[in-house]
Amino acid sequence: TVSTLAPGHQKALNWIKSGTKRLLIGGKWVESQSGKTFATVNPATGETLTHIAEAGSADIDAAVVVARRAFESSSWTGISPHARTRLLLKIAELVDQNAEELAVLETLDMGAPLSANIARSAQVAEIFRYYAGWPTKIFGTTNPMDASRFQYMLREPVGVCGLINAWNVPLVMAANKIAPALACGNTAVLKPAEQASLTTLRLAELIEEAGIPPGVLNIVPGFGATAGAAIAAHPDIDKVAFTGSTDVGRQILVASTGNMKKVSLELGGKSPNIIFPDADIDRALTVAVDAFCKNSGQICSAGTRLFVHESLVEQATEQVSKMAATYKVGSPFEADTQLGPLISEKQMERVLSYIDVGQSEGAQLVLGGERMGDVGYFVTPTVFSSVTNKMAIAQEEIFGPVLSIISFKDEDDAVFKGNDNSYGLAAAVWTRDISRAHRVARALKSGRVWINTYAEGDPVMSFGGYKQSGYGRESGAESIDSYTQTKSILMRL
Ligand code: TXE
Repeated sequence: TVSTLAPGHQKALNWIKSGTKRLLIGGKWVESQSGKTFATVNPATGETLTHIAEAGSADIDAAVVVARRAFESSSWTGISPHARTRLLLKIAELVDQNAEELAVLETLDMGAPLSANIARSAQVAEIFRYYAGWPTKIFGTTNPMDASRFQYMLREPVGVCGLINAWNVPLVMAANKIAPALACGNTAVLKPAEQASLTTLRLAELIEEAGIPPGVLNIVPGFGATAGAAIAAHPDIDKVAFTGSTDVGRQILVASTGNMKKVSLELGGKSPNIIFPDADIDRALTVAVDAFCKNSGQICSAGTRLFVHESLVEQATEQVSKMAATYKVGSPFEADTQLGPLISEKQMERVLSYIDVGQSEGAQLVLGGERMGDVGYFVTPTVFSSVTNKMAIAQEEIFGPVLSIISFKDEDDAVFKGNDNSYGLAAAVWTRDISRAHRVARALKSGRVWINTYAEGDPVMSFGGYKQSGYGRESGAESIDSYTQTKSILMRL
């Protein structure tokens, strides 16, 4: 019953019940100009959680006007870097204080297990703390010249940033864009994904509470084809940072040409997880299960292609299937649940249709492949063996808990097959041969490579894709480059 809920859980429910969520524009929570709202659904039950004001292009215009004004006002751009550091630290503190509420909201809205979202709330606070260190360390240079001239370079914010996010880890994604944008002195207009906007809205309330000047951060929930496209094409937005599908990434790049926006894109993946016979096989296979099941497979860097040496195929297939079969699919609020629902009915249909495609292509379905129950959008862990690189299930991002096991003959074959894909976001290699580990890590065409582990990260590490997985990098020092631009100044003495 409601009375036995933890305080953070109760706060989340109260917040949801407190009424239709609004847009944040210029420091005020407002209705959309059209008056339209849309429903956000709990994917574990299919029930509507609440309604959210739906931004259209007029709201994007209004948000850009105030973001531009804030960018040009000395109350933001003129403040000391120390003040930006204090603001980011204050946000981190408020995230920590409201961690449980944020995690519950995230679980209700996008379905991942509560335990995972509690860890992510902590991660979000760490992201703000990491970027809090940056404002005082964004250096320019002075450059050597002859005695009659003096030249220096300033590193300045880009301006008004349009931030467009996906739904699979909404709060972490919001932090990964908001924190560097603010650390560098930009202003922002952020559109969360229509499937899961709640934690971004709640985070924005906390950022307001931390004392951000009006107009510096604006939140405009809405749909891709309308609000998203209006951001991508807006003539007064200087940069777009996007996380989502490669197809939409391509459209954003095209739209950016109108005013030559800077663009950074975090797109899909089909990451190879390569196990050599000399690895710690039990550990490698145990981690391999997590690598494709975590977040119900809705992670751009999920390990969805498991490459095993031909001598290991039988053992790997058996062990992985056995372990994955024990993964508990169910209510994300139960402590032992490992897979919650997929984000939506549409996503579930997409995943199930890929499972049909895999079978019709001749791959062998050795585990799962089914929807669980008829309430909510649950799909059980699914393992295919006898997969070849020609099959769609080995080439295309499914974004569900579906693994393809593919055999290789030797190191060259493993690298070739691992790279034989249009994506290049992440990869892993498992071996005890230290030379091979580094050789393969270098040979893999991907933005991140793990050796004898999977899915570990840290805000200091840059993240982004080779090939069609992206454009630019998020996180780490490289994100500071991506939210700043340089100006060279020359003076005749
Ligand atoms: O993504 P979209 P969807 C992949 C994954 C998934 C598939 C479809 O394979 O199955 O994409 O997911 C906004 N202009 N990834 O349909 O459409 C949209 O409103 C501007 C991988 O949800 O790319 C949302 O905010 N914006 C990915 C965001 O783009 C537009 C995470 C992402 O939605 C737009 C998510 C437009 N024309 C999906 N159209 C990853 N990198 O992890 C949509 N949007």
